[in-house]
This record gives sequence, structure tokens and C-alpha cells, in this order.
Amino acid sequence: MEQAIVLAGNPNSGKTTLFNALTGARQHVGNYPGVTVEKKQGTCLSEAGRFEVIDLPGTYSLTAYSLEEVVARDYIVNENPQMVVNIVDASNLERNLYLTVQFMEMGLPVCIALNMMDVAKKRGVKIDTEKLSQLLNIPVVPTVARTGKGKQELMKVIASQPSGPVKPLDISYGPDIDQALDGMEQIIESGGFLTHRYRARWVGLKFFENDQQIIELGQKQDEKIASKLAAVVEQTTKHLRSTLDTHPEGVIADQRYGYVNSLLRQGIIQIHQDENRLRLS
Ligand code: BGO
Repeated sequence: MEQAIVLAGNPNSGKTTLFNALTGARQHVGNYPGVTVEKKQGTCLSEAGRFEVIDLPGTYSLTAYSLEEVVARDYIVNENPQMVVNIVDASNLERNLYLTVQFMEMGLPVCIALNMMDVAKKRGVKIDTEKLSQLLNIPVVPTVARTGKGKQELMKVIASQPSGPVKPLDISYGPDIDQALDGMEQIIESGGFLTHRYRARWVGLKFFENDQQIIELGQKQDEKIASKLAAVVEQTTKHLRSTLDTHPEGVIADQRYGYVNSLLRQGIIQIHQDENRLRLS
């Protein structure tokens, strides 16, 4: 059976280039239903088998702050692909992994195509891909999309991944938000609130991030539960303001970056001084 995978990542991470390397001429372009966002779809014939590949719009986050984010997120949730292939720019790891953790928080099957490895190398940056894979507990395959390097390995890794539920990543957002999320999770789960599509903790997180699409979907399903969740958010927001002079969205972004940085500090990146540059200086 043909399996579907999606390519997702920050703009300029090399998604389109990898899509072209994987699908060659076997591709077509259309639009996502109802919106003027381009949808590129193609077939990859690899040593590991045949795959339908969808190139999602480039995004920096998975909260519904832009049309691209809504389109990418809805597509993944509705179509349930075998794998989300997250193209990560190796020369800009911190920013790119910010999106990776959001895929993992959704509980999606995700692997990383660590792209632009040639650029990182030229800059004297060495990345321990095995360690990154171990720490994130997802596959990481180095690629150079421009030359096609790593594409066969990538498809082999995708084909070898077991299907079935994936253990989601739960980042700590500090005691106030964590405790609020615990309570919200119970309300969400017991009411079956949007849980046919999303995991409960993630729905709570989206209420904290003021994600209008999720809030409106929730209100349509159950006005009462939506109000209860909004009340928890309001109370926590007031508390965070008065005690720490901050707001939930800021805390959530800081903690996500904190999580990414804590990974990167564990010896993932080594900077090698360029010998020629040393000699010249
Ligand atoms: C231009 N290595 C290198 N060195 N470059 C890469 C790699 C890689 O592994 N992968 C992609 N690129 P997109 P999104 C360009 O277009 O696929 C390059 O947004 C240029 N164009 O060739 O478009 C790729 O789909 C003129 O570069 O990214 C492209 O994710 C001068 O990264 C850019 C220099 O790739 C973005 C670069 C006219």
C-alpha cells in the first residue's frame, strides 16, 4: 500500500528542494480546499518503497496565528500521515527545533531531515545527529537536499518506523501553567472535548496560547466546557501577571526555547575553528 508522508518545516529550511529531490517530475501543484495556499503533492519512488509526498506550507509555529499554520496543522490532523518529516536547517538549529517540539507535543509521528549539513560543515559546525536523535527520541537523518544526499537513508528510516501511537512530548511550563493544564486535561477528557481530533493536554495548551481556531471549534462543540477552560486560563493569567509580571504565551514560548537550549547544551553542537582561518589571523 502506498504510504503518505508530509514535509514540514520553517520557510527556507529546504523543503521545496527536498520535495523536488524526492519526487522529481512526478509531482503536481494545486490548492488546499477553500484557500489560496499552494499544495504540492508528488510520488517518491525510493529503494524503501513508494510514498505519496505532500509539501506543507512553511511555518514557524503550529498555533493558528497564520493561514499557513492552520493549513499545515489541519492537513496533518485530518489526513493522519504515516510520518511528519520535519526539515530542520542544521545551520539554524535552535529556531528550527522550536517547531519540532510543537509537532512532538501534538503526539505526531515525526522524524527530522537535518538539512543544509554542507552549510553547517562549511561554517565549522559539527552536529552529533545520533545524540540529537537519542535526546529527542525520534530519528534524525542528515541531508543535503540540494545534491540529494541522504534522501535514500531518509526514506529507509521512514519505512522502518513502527506504526501505532507515539509518546507525546510534555514540556514543563512551570508550576502555575502545569497545574492549570492538569486540571484542564481532566475537564477536556471527561467531556470528550475536541479529543476526537486532538490530545487533551494540547487542547489546554492552545487555550493558553489563545488559538482562535481551537477556541472556536471548542465553543461550537460545548460552550460550557469552553467557558470553564477560559476561566482557568483567566485565573492563571492574572496570577502570572501579579506574581511574575508575565503572561502565559510568553512563558510557553520561553519554556519551549528553554527545552531546545537544554538539548543543545548537551554536546549536540561542536564548533571547529577553521585551520586556514587560524593561520591567516
Ligand atoms: C536558493 N544545502 C544548501 N547549500 N542549500 C540548500 C539545501 C542544502 O542542503 N537545501 C536547500 N538549499 P527551499 P523552503 C538560492 O533558492 O527549498 C537552498 O522555503 C538562490 N535561489 O537551493 O526553497 C535552496 O521550501 C540563490 O536556495 O526552502 C534555496 O523550505 C542563491 O536553500 C534555499 C542562493 O530552499 C531555500 C540560494 C535563486
